[in-house]
Amino acid sequence: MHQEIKGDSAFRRHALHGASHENTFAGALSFMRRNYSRNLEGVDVAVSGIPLDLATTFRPGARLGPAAVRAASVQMPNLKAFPWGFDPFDHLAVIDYGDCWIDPHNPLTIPGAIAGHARTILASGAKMLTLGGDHFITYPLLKAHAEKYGKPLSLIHFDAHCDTWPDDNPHSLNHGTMFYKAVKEGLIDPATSVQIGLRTWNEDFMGINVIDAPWVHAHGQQATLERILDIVGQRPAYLTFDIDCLDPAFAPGTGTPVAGGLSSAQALHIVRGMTPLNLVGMDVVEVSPPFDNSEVTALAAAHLAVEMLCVLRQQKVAGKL
Ligand SMILES: [Mn+2]
Repeated sequence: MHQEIKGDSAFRRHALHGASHENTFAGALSFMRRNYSRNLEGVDVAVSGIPLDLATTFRPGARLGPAAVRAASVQMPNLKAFPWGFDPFDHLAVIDYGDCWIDPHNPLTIPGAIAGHARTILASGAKMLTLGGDHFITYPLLKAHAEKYGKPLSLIHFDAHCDTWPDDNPHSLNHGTMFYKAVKEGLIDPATSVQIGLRTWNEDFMGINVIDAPWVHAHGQQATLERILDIVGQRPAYLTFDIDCLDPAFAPGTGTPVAGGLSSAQALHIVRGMTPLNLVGMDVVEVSPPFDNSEVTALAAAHLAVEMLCVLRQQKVAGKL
């Protein structure tokens, strides 16, 4: 049985499991009111933020994303997860690990700082759920995950953009070229990787399977999910969700919005159906609060992140985590 702590679970909770009792409008903000901790013992999932936006090509602001997603998560811990009907934290041990330390004034140190942050968490056996930050963060995260789980990984990539535009500068901080580098370095296997929601042009997708946004709209969310499950199978897979996969109507607060995207309902359905997969890591990136309206983008990101935790909870109960 968990302790009945009323308020400020972010620093008063010491149990890894159990629900929180909070006034939604008050108290210290952590992701889903989980305890802030750097103690990884017994932890299934460490949620952390990576407050970077130096790699953006258009609008900045994603450095403020982790704080906004934490704030947007406040309503969800007070009820069982929908439509699951369980509290994911009854079985899944989750902490808020805080944010990765980066030095924005020494940009070339940042990829190493992110990879080191990830290696520390992964070495404990915990899985990572990372809140961005711009999408560049996924590149050092993939390196650390490939070291832990073996390369190449399969990539499940929700985005308006492919992020495989050519870039042979090993030091560039660019949120549009990470997966070009990841394929070239063998971090990800294009044949068993998939990009969902694309609606920007590129001459070369480097062999990655593409389910573009018009295909999702024409064939529906269930057919999209089934294609993803078929492409990825049981291979170790990293799930990355750029919030600009969603249409700007659902996610205006992002750096490079593109019309014609998925709805939050479509995206939640697809992520919810990922229980059969072997997910080794996951992130939600590119929330830019200065361009958000009524926190709608941060809310969508928080819901998607919780949905990922619910999938991991199912895997834990099934003995597959
Ligand atoms: Mn994008």
